[in-house]
Amino acid sequence: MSAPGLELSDEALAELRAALDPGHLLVDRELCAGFEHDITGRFGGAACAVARPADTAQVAAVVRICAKRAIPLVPQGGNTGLVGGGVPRGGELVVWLGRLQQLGDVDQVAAQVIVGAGVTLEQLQRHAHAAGLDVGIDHGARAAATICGMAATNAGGGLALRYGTMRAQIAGIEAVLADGSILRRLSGVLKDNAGYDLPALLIGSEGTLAVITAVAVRLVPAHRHRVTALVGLAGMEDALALFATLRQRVGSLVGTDFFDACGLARVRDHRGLRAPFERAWPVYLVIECAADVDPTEELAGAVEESGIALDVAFADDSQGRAKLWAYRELQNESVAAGGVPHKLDVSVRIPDVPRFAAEVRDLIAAFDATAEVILYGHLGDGNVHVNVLGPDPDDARVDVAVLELVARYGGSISAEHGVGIAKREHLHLSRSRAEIDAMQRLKHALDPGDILNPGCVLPAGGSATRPRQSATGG
Ligand code: S2G
Ligand code: ZN
Repeated sequence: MSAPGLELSDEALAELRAALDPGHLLVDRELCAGFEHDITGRFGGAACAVARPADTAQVAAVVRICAKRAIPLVPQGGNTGLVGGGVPRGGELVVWLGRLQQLGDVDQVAAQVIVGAGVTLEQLQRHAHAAGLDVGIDHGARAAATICGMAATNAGGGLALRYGTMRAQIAGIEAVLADGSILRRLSGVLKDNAGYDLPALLIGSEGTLAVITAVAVRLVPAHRHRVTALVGLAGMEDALALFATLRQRVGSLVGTDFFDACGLARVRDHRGLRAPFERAWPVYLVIECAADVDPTEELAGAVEESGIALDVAFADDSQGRAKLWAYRELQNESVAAGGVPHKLDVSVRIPDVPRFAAEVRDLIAAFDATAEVILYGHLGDGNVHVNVLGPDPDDARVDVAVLELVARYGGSISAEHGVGIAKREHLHLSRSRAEIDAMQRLKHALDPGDILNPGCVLPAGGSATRPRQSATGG
């Protein structure tokens, strides 16, 4: 039984069923439920149905039907998104891409591999390691996050300092456009200026311009030595000073993530972890280095030279490194265990991070003295994940206050998680009117029927939003 008021017409259901493998159009409420809410619990709604295409051709057939019948659709991969862009708002067809499991042979010479939409980051990492290479992006949600979902949001993670965001890892793309036509640029040719760079436009478009069905991923050398250091520090100013030293002195630097005492306490509570050091420190920096010559000396020397480390632990074996990273990578899950958080993934200029971090704490305290503020993120990218527990999840005033502060710093209201639904009405804080108008015109040109993830990324009322026809799909 599909959701009341969201029924697709019998003809639409029949057409969709004919386009998919048997049993891969879900309408039963229980079966759809698993695709309808995000991991923070803040976003979601009833889908009119869930389509589970097996390959690009079936994705194209489903999109063609949606275009013909004005059925809005939400592409979904691992559903690890945090801004509400990968779950229905109410009435959309979820197009789940998890069955597109293509994992091509690694091209050792080009150091590239073609990956289907449903392949997870962890699967790709294993595949690359087996070929003696590595993936230039990593983050805590690797077991569930899919490569094409990461392409759609231009994901970042902890290695962006060395390798860039998802955009820099992609050498080609295959995607289904709003009319069901297939854009295929998977040759992996690196220098290709023949016309507009449509793949670049689709990366980070959050499913609003096309449904990405495969990408050609550029792989990176798998260095023989990886070393991780966890450093206890007196505050963010010291973390920044240490980062500056590392940046100058440590050529093998791959990433520098930070977290605070609140976040560490939550992770320890949530997972029963022992403290990393005897004493608790206000701020912690996780430093990742990778090289073919053991970088431990270089790293230890720089930490020593900085003269600001209050405690430090090193690890060069995968188990020891995972233990140190766990304090950082479990932040998201541990905060979510404390309630429905206000999550603001923002970025400011690197030198501004300490002042911004102090100001955002004061701002939130003035708004709600009982609120708990947990800050963590990627210092080397100026990327701060502001998490607030306490204020009513539906009270957006704290979110707006933080995003307005980011705008005063000339930063971005979305560093790596995308705009989604959560921030669409705040886009003007980081983008000019001219830019937003240009985006609206692009959206209308590529998706005139506004069926691709409608309401995501762009503010309401632009030329792309049309009076909605019924979601019953005609
Ligand atoms: C991180 C994951 C999601 C979040 O931990 O780096 O990108 O905001 C985040 O907690
Ligand atoms: Zn992050």
